[in-house]
Amino acid sequence: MVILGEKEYFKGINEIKYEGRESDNPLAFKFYNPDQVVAGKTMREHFKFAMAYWHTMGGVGNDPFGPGTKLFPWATSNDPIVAAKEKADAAFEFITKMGFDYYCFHDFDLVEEASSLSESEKRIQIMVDYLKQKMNASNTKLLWGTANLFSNPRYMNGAASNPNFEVVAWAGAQLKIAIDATIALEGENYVFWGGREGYMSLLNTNMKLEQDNVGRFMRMARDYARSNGFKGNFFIEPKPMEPTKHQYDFDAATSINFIREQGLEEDFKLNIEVNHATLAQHTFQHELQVAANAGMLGSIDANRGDYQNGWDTDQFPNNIYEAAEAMLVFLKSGGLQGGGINFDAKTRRNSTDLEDLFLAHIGGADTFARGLLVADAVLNNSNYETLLDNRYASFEEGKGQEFVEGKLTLEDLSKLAKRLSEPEQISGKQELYENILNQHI
Ligand code: XUL
Ligand code: CO
Repeated sequence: MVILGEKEYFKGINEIKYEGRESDNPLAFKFYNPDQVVAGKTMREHFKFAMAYWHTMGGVGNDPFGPGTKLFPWATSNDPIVAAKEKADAAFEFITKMGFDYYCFHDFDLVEEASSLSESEKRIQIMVDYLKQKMNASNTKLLWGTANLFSNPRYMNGAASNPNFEVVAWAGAQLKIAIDATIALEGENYVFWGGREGYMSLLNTNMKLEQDNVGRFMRMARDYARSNGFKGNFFIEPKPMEPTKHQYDFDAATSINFIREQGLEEDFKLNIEVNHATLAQHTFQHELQVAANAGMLGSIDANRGDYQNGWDTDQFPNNIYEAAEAMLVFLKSGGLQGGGINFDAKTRRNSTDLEDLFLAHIGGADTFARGLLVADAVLNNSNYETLLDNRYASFEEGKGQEFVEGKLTLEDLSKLAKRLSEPEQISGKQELYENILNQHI
């Protein structure tokens, strides 16, 4: 059901429906069919698509070379609460016209930060009440909330990792407000993306103290949220660089080590973002697999990078091959634990029609849907799984099985190998696997 505020912002655009790949309607899904069951769940349940408040409602296209280009008709008032309510009206019109069930926000995406913490807190509370009504009316849910602990100049040296304790305390106050808002809106998860939690030069940095302080900060967040009834997951969102040169949550493996080192493994999982994976010189699917192996595949921030440059371009997903490989990991590891797929992506600076926001999200949803269908077909209609199982068949019986069960010593391996002749050469058959994937696209 479409939920409008006082004004309709996206005039002429109705609820986006699935029309199938033969449709020429640009404002229709070609592959994302919310009610279609794939591998035992509807697409809606698999993906839990979410709108990112910051990009979709707030990203006006400014870059280091020029100001914003997008004249969003909401949030034009000078009164911060009026502007915030208009933005919320536009957000819920957009979410419900897209047919999505979820959204995500940073505290100050909802309303402009005030000059004092207590005034900011009041503003957020007003917006929480307003959003509650919108959510109830539309059955929309909060996938995750977070605090923006990186934009304000006070966080230029970091938030929880700041060398000045007073800034850490400020960050804590802001974190508490964001957790309170997330709990009040029944947020299903809470995210930590370590925007400036890292460093530019080791010369002026006590890395160990900074990282331990981030750990302490997260344990405080967990303890506070749990004692206030929060049942959801906490996610760390890895990113290797940008804005700092060395970010502490470099990639999935680094973040998993941090989670375990800091005793957070009962409560924390990962939110894997495509463009962050590629900035870390990994593939998206690699990062998903690393998270899944640790039982920590929590959520996804969907976007894509650009193969020709090295920064976070946050483009909307459109790479079907990449999505299909990712969805193989997704299906084989049983999907996401608690999270969903948040479009942390922005339209290009020169995509200035309001309609472009819809086209971008439609393309993103269709890319994931198509990836899911391809992965499901590969798993069910090809010998992919058999090939992969056979590749490791030597661990299923005999000495290989004893090795896996931990029954052999290094001396046993040595004795065994001396009795064997040179092992048979066995092809990895990468091209065959690639052809199978392509065959199902
Ligand atoms: C930045 C990024 C953030 C987080 C939330 O690269 O991805 O928007 O998702 O703070
Ligand atoms: Co993100």
